[in-house]
Amino acid sequence: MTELPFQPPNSDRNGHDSEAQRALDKERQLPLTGWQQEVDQGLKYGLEAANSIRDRTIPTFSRGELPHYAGINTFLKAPYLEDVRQVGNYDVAIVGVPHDSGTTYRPGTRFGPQGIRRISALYTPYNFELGVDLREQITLCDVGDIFTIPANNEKSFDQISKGVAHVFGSGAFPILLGGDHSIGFPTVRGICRHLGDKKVGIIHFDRHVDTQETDLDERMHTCPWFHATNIANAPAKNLVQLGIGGWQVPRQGVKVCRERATNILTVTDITEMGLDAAADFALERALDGTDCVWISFDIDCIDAGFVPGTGWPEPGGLLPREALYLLKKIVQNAPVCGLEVVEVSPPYDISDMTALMATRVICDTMAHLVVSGQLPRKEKPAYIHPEAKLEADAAWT
Ligand SMILES: [Mn+2]
Repeated sequence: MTELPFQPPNSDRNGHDSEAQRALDKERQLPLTGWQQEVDQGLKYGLEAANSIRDRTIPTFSRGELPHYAGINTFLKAPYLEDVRQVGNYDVAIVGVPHDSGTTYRPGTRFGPQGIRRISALYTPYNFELGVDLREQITLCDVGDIFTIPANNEKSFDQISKGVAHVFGSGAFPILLGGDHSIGFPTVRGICRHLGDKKVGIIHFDRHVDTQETDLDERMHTCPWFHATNIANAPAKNLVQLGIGGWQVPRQGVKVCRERATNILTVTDITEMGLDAAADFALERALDGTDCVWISFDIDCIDAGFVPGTGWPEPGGLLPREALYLLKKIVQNAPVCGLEVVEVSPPYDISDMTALMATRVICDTMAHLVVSGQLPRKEKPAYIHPEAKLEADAAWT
């Protein structure tokens, strides 16, 4: 019988720690302070449990993470912030944008924010490989939803821009739960109001270019980047579009991409050049002369087999692990100023898998911001101008 040389668990043949071993070590470094506070508050507000319950951290009324199927559906069970004037007291603010009047085929993304919140209850605040525990490392709130106007894109856009500008200007990191992709224009317009003379690059994950001026005679979800890149703070040369391709790309939009020289990588481009090179390309173009990066993640950038609950599913997209790897490389290496995840349509979803994918994108982004030292913020980033620039869009009041 051959004697195998001794190898410690979770190391490779050369004795280097595996990712799993590093994850085991990282967990040891994490505090349990936030968890203990949650338990204490649960017992204070939710009463001590019945006598037969041996685990005395359990209250009578569910008031924290557990059980996962219980509780009120904010995102990741974060506190609901009723008074939005207090939003600057938090590191991250979740903002729902239940708007689907910009949809050109299958609607339902008005239910996206609630669908994402509901399945987010499945998640713990801890990620194994990254060694991040959001409950211990950042403060998160859910400010609820923007009051959108269902029959009117333009009025909804004004509401979205005003709400996003408020959150962004407060210093809280904004994370938007869409909503269809028409919200991409008013969100960027909202942050530009607080950029002063600073500039933002947009990294756009999508199967579709979303660059035409109008569609069906209105500014629909096929149009956000035409209008966003008309704003001086958001140059088209810093728009990076990842995963574009297939049979749903309108030729009017392609013409605009050519004219404005946006930066497009198809799925084949990404897989042939490799994920690291693709992320480097995105970072280089988005950060060329800009001060921060806005991430606009259309869930349909992922292959339709993984995300059936969306308006325009298109086979041949990114694999989830490819999209998540690109996201990791980008978020950890750019000054990210906000994130929107759009086009989750729960009425078309199966077993919440599309909404879960959106939850994953959001939680991963927060963790990468922690790993890269961007969160928690010690002070407001320099790209947030103390005064709102009202002339950013005169019509928006
Ligand atoms: Mn799309």
